[in-house]
Amino acid sequence: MNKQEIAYILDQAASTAKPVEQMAAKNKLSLDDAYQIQRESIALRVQRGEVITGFKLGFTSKAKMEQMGVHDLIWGILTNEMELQQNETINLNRWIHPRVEPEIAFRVSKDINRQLTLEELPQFLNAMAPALEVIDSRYKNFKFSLEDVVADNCSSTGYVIGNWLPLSTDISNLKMDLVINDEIVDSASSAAILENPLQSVVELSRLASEAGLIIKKGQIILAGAATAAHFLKENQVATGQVEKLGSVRFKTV
Ligand code: OOG
Repeated sequence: MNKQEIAYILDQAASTAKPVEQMAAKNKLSLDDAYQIQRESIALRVQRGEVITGFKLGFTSKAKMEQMGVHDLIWGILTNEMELQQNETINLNRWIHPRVEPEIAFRVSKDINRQLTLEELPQFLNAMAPALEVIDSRYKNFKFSLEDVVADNCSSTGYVIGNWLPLSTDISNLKMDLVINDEIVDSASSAAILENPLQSVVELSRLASEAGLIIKKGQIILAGAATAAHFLKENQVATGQVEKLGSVRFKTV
């Protein structure tokens, strides 16, 4: 199979909510090939009228790497079709086997076209917020290699952003909880995300500029999950809460 065919199969798997077999090993895909497939699959979405809204980092915490057995930071692209509203009720039929994870989001205030340092970030970001990300691997049993998950746009599926706040709070050690209904099902410190979630933006600025992509003003960046991800079931309320930043939730049916 060529890269375009693989991108098409993954795009169809996402839009029809039908899982597919892993393809990287069989087709001897390199990591570069996988990112090219990711780009092709985003191009298919853009051709349908979707708009790129930002970027996400994955495997920025040990909990996530250990859960998925993959040991390298990855990045993917978000579109408006993935955007969920706060308190929205979502029908799980649209996905295959979705999981949810608590995150922190940043909003870009000025185009980023080179690698930034931590110290420079306040010139390029103007807000942060608690967030929840929904990931839904297009592969059977949510099992994949690093190349497979990258080709699948890092399982990107949905995200909901809480209220935006100024960048004035130190976020290097805040408690982050994933709450399902009224029960805290997982917690971690934000330090689990590369020792400081802002470091995810530094990493993304490096990766995007190496790939020749500009992170645009107004786009958002999801720093990656602090905890493992948890499967969603019907009739749940999923809440992400971050100490000092507040909480964000959605419901499922
Ligand atoms: C890949 C996405 C990982 C994160 O925050 O680490 C991710 C997956 O686990 O399916 O979004």
